[in-house]
Amino acid sequence: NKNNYSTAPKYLATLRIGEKEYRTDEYTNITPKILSYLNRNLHLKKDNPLSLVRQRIVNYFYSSFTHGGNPIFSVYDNVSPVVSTKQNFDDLLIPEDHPSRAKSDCYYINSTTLLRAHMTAHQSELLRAGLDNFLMIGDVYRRDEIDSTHFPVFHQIDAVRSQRKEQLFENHPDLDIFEPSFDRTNPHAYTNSISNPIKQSCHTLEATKLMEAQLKNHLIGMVRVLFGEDIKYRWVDAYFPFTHPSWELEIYYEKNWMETLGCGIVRNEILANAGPNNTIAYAFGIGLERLAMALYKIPDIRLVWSTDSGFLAQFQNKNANANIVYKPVSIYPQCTNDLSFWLPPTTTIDTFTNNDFYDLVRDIGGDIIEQVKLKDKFIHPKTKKHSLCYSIVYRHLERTLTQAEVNKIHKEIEDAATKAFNIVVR
Ligand code: FA5
Ligand code: MG
Repeated sequence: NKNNYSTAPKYLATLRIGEKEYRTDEYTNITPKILSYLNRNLHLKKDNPLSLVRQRIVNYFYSSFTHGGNPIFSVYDNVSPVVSTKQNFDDLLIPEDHPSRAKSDCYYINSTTLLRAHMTAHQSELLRAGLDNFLMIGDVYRRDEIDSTHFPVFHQIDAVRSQRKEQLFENHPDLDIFEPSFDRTNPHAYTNSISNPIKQSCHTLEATKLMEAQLKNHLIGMVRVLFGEDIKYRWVDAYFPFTHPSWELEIYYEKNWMETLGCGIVRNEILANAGPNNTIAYAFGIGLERLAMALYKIPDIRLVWSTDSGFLAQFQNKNANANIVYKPVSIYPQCTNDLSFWLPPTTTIDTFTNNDFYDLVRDIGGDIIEQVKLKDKFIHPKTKKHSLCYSIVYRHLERTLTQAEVNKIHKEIEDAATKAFNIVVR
């Protein structure tokens, strides 16, 4: 069974992912467990903390950069994570022998296809498509341990912002992006050097310094919007094959410096290969999990994958800017019982007050009520009677509830609701 890819990958000729069939080879190391994370799209799920952080960051870049009132960034947040080694490495000038290509670090489908290890994998194709300002948001995959801050699947927001001379030096038409020795009409005739730690040899010092200042201001602005004006941060010099110079931004969180993003000035070779030959660009890649964990005090990275309603309810129906502090969910199991009832003839599904019902449930169930959610509304086609169904989630914080115990309390709620609201339990 080609779908059931479980024991000995190397003996299977092909591997099916979604609609597509991939040949396998000695590079294949993707596991069924990892495949199960594909298409979860946490960054797009309304009640997931990663999605709230994504919205805030996108809003920040939308509102900070406008042209004629419209955002200049376009957002790509639904691109398949299956990429080629060309996209993930070659297009980004990552050398053949670079450790980030190792089988031990990536999830390969075969020797030329892998699950993207960073969102930067889409940079060149979007430049090639003619885009100059864009955000790439999605799930990325790296072979790693599972602990409270590492997970083999995490999410990144990557960006490119490019400018022409007229945009960058709006008020200084005398200044240029490129050194006179660089002929932008024939960029491949020029050997762009990165031996100077300050700048790429093709760029002028003025252009590099102005881009660096803008890049750092924009990212610090974002961190301040997320964490407040007083957030402690520091810039650390970094190296990426695809940017020069490069930096990482660390924020001070729980008595430690935490790396949150990598960034830099895009290597001109990438722009010359894929994009317009008259721009300078900065790029960055932000880890969403780390920001969400710091922002909402989420103690374990695994929690963002939780489908537990006690976790998700804390982020549901929230304004992206809401101040949310995660309250640990009890480790004891949940117990969910539904309650459906007919409303009295005097009440309709629209006039029944949900909050009255919620209060009654909390009054009787007390602390073991974790959540009450409206599950279904129904109007009988013949009798025209109105009916509601609620799911009540029970969970004790200190011990496992027995089903008998829950049933007893659930019955008390039914009886009290029958009396209070004149309903008929179905
Ligand atoms: C990159 O992935 C670069 N592509 C970023 C970049 C883009 C640089 C464009 C320059 C220009 P790095 O491997 O450092 O860089 O990851 C970027 C961020 O992802 C990290 O700062 C961190 O916040 C997050 N991250 C990295 N590894 C993990 C992990 N295992 N778990 C959770 N978050 C991670
Ligand atoms: Mg890093």
